[in-house]
Parts: sequence; C-alpha cells; structure tokens
Amino acid sequence: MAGDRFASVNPARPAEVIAEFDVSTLAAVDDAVARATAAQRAWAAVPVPRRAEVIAAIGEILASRKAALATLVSREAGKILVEAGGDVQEAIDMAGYIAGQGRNAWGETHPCEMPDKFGFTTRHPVGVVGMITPWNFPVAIPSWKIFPALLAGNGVVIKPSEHAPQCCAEFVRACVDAGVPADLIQVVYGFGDVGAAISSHPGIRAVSFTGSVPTGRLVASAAMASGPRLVSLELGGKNAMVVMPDADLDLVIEGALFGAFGTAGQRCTSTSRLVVHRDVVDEVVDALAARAGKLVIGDPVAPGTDVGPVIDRKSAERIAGMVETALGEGNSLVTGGKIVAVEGCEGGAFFEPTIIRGTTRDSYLTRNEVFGPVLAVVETDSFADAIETVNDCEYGLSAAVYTRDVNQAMRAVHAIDTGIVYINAPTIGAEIHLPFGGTKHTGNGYREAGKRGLEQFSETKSVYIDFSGRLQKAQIDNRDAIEATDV
Ligand code: UN1
Repeated sequence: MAGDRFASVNPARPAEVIAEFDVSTLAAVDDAVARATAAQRAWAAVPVPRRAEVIAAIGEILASRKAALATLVSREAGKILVEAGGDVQEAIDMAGYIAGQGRNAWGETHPCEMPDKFGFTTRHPVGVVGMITPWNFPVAIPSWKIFPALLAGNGVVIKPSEHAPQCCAEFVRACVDAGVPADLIQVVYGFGDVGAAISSHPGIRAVSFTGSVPTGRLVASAAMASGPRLVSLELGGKNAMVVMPDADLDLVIEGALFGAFGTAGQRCTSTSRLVVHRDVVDEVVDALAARAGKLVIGDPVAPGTDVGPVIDRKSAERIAGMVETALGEGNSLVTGGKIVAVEGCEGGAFFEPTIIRGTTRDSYLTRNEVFGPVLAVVETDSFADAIETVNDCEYGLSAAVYTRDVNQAMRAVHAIDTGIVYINAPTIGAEIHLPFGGTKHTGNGYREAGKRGLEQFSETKSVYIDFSGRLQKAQIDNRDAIEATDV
C-alpha cells in the first residue's frame, strides 16, 4: 500500500474531487500509535475538569465553523444542507454534554462488610483508542467517540471512511485549534487494511467501530485474535415503524417520509420497514406514495432539495439490485425503484424514494439492510402481530410505534427488542445525551452517547480503604468465623 493515494469525491458530481490523501502505510499506523501513546501520557495527567474545558472550546470552534463544515459534509457525504448542519450540531451538542461531565462524579463510594473500611471506584484511561468511522455522520460519529475518549484521558487513532475523510480531518483540526495536544488525535487514511492494522495493533487497547455487520465481525476478530481488547461495535439496522389504526395518520406520513427518505435512507436508524394495520394500509401507502413522488431529488447543497445522492454509483446499483430481487419475489412497486439522473449533477448516484408493498416478515427486503431510500410495507392485523414482526429481525437498533393508546404504547416500549424505541416519532433523531445503540446483531452490548457512552473508554478501579489498623478478613466461609477472627 506504500505510495497509494485516493481521492474523496462529491457523490452528486463524482468528477468533483473534494480532497486527496495518501493511504496510510503500516509504518504510518505504527507511527500514529506511537505518537498518540506518548501524547496520552501527558494528557492523562491533566485534571479532568481541564480536559473538559478543552472539549468545551472545541464545541465553540465547531459552532463558529458550522456553516463551512456543513457545506463540506454536504459536498463530501452528499447530505442535504440542513441535515449536514444537523450532523455538525450533534458534535457541538456532544461537546457541551461531555464538557459538563468533566465536573460530574468520577466513581461511586460503597459501604464495606467490615467496620472502619470503605470502598470506592475511580476511572482511568484505557490508553490509546482505535476508531473506525463511517461516512454517513462524518462529523457527529467521530465526536461521539473522540470526546468521551478524550475526557477519560485517552489518546486516539482514527480512520475515517474513505468516502468522507476530509470531514474528519476538519473535525480534528478544530480539536487541535481548541487546544488538544497536536499528537493526541492521530488520523490515518485508507481502506480495510488500515482498519485491520488499527484493530490488531498491540499499542491499541480499545477499538470502536461503526459500520456493517461483516466488517464489524472482522474488526472484532482481529482485535480479539491478538487481544483481548475492549471492542465496541455499532452495526446495522432494519428499523420498523408500526402504524396502528388509531394513529394520527398525518403524523405517520410526515414521520415515515423523514424516517425512510431523510439522508436518502442512509442512517443506521432509517425506517426501512413500515408495519401497518390492514384497516389503514391503503390510506397510508397512497398518501405516502403521493408525498414521496413529490420529494425533490437533487444537488444536496441546493436549497429546496429533499433527497440527495446515495454515497456512490456502486451503492446506487446495489440498491437497484435489491429492489429487483424484491420485485422478483413477487413484491409490488408502489413508487420509485430507479437510479435517476439530475441535471447539473453528471454521474451522480441518485436513487428515487421507493416504496414496495406485499412484503412479509420473511421477505428478502424485510430481512436485508438496504442503506438507501427503500421502504418495505408489511401488513399486520393486530398489535401483537405487529410487535412480533418488529422483533422477528436479526437487528435491534431503532423502532417506532404510532398509536394514541397509551397502554398499547407502553406495552410496545416493553416488548420491542431494540436499543431505541420512539412513540409517535420516527426511528431517526436520537439525541446525544441518551445512550445510542442496539440489541442482537446491531452491536455487542455497548452504547455510545449518554452516560453509557462516556464510560466505555475508561477502566474502572475498585479501591478499598481499611483504617481499622488490623487485619480484617472479608468473605471467609461463615460470619461466625469473621466475628471470631476479626472483631
Ligand atoms: C447513524 O445513522 O449511525 O438518530 C447515526 C439519528 C442520528 C444519528 C444516526 N442522530 O438518526
């Protein structure tokens, strides 16, 4: 891989190069780990509230550069401008949240079994955290991982997706401008082999990955083969929205449009299954199709565009192939289904918002993640069947339930096996102070964001202080013996 270069391009106009990068060699990854390790030692000695102040300053710099960063996100990742701004805003919000945590509790105290003794926990950095991030939230997701890692006193080696490296480079530049020591966050560039080098690097103690299930498995295997290491995975989704007949159907249409076709369906949290009660399915699908057909597909930086491109031509072709497979299974096309050309965006990877009816729990389209603007409609005849349908899925990231019945809503919250559940709101739009992540093949039990996300890059130390001045033996086989020996 020595000497290789690659370019990131505008997915709306692939001839437009955004930036060029050297593919990092194995030696460059080694060097990055060595620099981050050296810088981490000094950073770990900085008091936590001081680290938090640096993170707060990053938030201010990001806010002052928000418009420029959003335009870059739009050009490099193809998100429409308003959603690109939301991507940057998540990082700003995350900076505020994490900075505030710098003055929060750093452990817990506990009573002990013996007199004149107590216990407490405290947190320590893991060392250097390796991160592999996707292109669909090219500023927000690095911030979800980097800010908690920094607050905990760690160094970072990050490999952004080859589709949106410049967004990460600009994000890290903001961190350095805010006062993060220059070597503490190292960015390496390239493809799977660079990710593999991070995952298995002996100097990296924890690996955090967001992406597909197959790549997540490779990352985890590589990390564990030469580990053990802490590995946090944030993988796929096949997120369902349930529509009961008593729901506010106008709200359903707005929510489904945003959930399924926002970000061109390329969020881990995008709505890709619409589980609708038979009594309202025709009404819902007709209204949705009418609105979907009017969404403006176009240049993501142009005001008025509703749906930008998918990330590249290969992805558009893969989505078209998946639609074809679904139709080949006998499902029916309600609207969309094709790659389309947009004037002024030559070679752009645009895919129509697509609705497909006639799928069941076992269809190809309800079982496989598309990562594009394709919504599969599954009919249901009862609440119980709807919940079973939601759960009959190998992923468990996000789900939404639309109903006006509060008892039904609460039953859904308990019964749905996903990491995130929305009531009367779409499957997208998670806020940074609540944990983000999922069950089953969506992850391996970790959560990003919120308090859980804050703790994931820390080691916990349990400390016992015995000020009795004598040997006290805990946990010997019976309490009489404890009393005889110790008191
Ligand atoms: C993702 O797609 O990986 O909840 C992240 C949401 C966004 C984050 C999505 N706040 O839709």
